[in-house]
Amino acid sequence: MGPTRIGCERLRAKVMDADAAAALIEAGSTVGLSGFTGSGYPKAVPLALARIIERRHAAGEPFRVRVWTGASTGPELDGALARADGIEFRLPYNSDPHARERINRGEMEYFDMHLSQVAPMAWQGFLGPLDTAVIEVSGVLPDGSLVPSSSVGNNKTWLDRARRVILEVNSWQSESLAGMHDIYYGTALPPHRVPIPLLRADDRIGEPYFRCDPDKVVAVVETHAPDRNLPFAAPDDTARAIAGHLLEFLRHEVKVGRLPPSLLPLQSGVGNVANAVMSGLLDAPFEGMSAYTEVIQDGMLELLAAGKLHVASATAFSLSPQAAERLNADMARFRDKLILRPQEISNHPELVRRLGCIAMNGLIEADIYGNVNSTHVMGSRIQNGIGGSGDFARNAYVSIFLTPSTAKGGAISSIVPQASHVDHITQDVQVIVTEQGLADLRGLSPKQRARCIIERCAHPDYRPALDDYYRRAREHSYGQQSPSLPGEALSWHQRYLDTGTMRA
Ligand code: 0RQ
Repeated sequence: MGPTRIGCERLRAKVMDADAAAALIEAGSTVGLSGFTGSGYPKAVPLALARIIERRHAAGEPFRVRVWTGASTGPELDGALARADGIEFRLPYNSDPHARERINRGEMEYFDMHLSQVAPMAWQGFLGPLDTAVIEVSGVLPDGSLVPSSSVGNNKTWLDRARRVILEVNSWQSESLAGMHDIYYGTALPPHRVPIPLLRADDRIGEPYFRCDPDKVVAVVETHAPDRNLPFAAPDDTARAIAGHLLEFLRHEVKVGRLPPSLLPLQSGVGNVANAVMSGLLDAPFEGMSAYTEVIQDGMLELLAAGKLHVASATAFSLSPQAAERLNADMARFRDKLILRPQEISNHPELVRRLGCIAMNGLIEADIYGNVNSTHVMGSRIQNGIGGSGDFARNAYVSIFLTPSTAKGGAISSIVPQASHVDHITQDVQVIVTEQGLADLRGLSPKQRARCIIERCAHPDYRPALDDYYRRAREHSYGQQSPSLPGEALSWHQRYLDTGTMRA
């Protein structure tokens, strides 16, 4: 570890410890940090900042910052800062439990936004100035350019926009990451926007390194700390059943000529169900597949290793510790097949539409008309955020949502009369899959959708109640395009409250 990773003398002269670097961050300022699903986030400076904040709070002084990231990060960043009550405002996607509690208690402002829009909106300027960027990199080259880490996220934009930059150079990250990234510098705001010259998932259109003005760098901190990524649970019967229905659908679409035998570029959300689908694809008859997605998780590495997938393009790794070790040990085999890009490119709506991605995302609840709630339990309590699901769902060639038919041990149905919050409107939801079956909603009217979703996706324990609701809605609804009884529909959620499973 150490100076060998910092090839630029001017930046070597700025090496200091994390406490000294964190002391440069001012109360009330905006900090843009690297990090995307537990990969490539700074691991020392945010912890040091949290210690400073705690000391200042103990002395009765207010100290909070505005936090911008790529997506979720790790306990050393969101967890530490939220525990210290150091975050006044945060964007975008969060999955940290401490930050979630603060948001749901109303103690922290959270701007949940489409991940593709973060960088363009930062450039538009209404979010305010960015004071400090804190970016993990895996190396610094002699000319001061930066070798990105295990995620790219919004780092290019933070480095460009920030008044000053703090770098963490993490020698735990594999040196073989160098060359894997594709940093596209051609984006601009209208009226100067031009087409992005990416035609296939494996196209490289940018540069392998970040540009960075060494004069803006005020501190360089050396670290040797692992990314935080949790192991995946082995797929259970529910996940396997969901994957089975989906694979049967894809086989059918190939058979009838609506999808090519190599499918179209896959986008897969995070979590165990998505991982089970990837594992299922190992034994499926599709060859030469590609992925144009947001995160690369274990299942995708297996598909690459088996030669079923020829490229995986994303903005971050989201690997279990075992898979990360395997990747590091076997980098030579994988490196030409993996591309990490800025999230404004990995999730770009126009590229998703043009490539024709097959989008597969999770949900909290779907209603009988196919409106999907991905974010708010009971319509008000944030779980994580919309993440990249909207970027992909609206623009996909086929937009698929996957979920167990019940949550909380069967206490609540994931299929409800009316979603208590809507992230994805019915037009953006083409297929819903539960362990019960698959509802292909393409080309169906709302009433046809309702019948299909209740019959194919709802758990048998909840089907009679949904049937009963739908029958009465047909009788008493104000209109008959999407029959509903709004007051009653939302009280459906009372069932969840009554079970006592909702946390305070
Ligand atoms: O809570 O852990 O407290 O029990 O929601 O649910 O079943 O573990 O499923 O991890 O796939 O998450 C939509 C949240 C699903 C996720 C969501 C509770 C459930 C549990 C998690 P507990 P599961 P998953 C690209 C795509 C938006 C972002 C996205 C998500 C917790 O998929 O954040 O798609 N999506 N990004 O108990 C009450 C219900 C519930 C419920 C689930 N109906 N009622 N609670 N839960 N359904 C990737 C990125 O953007 C990074």
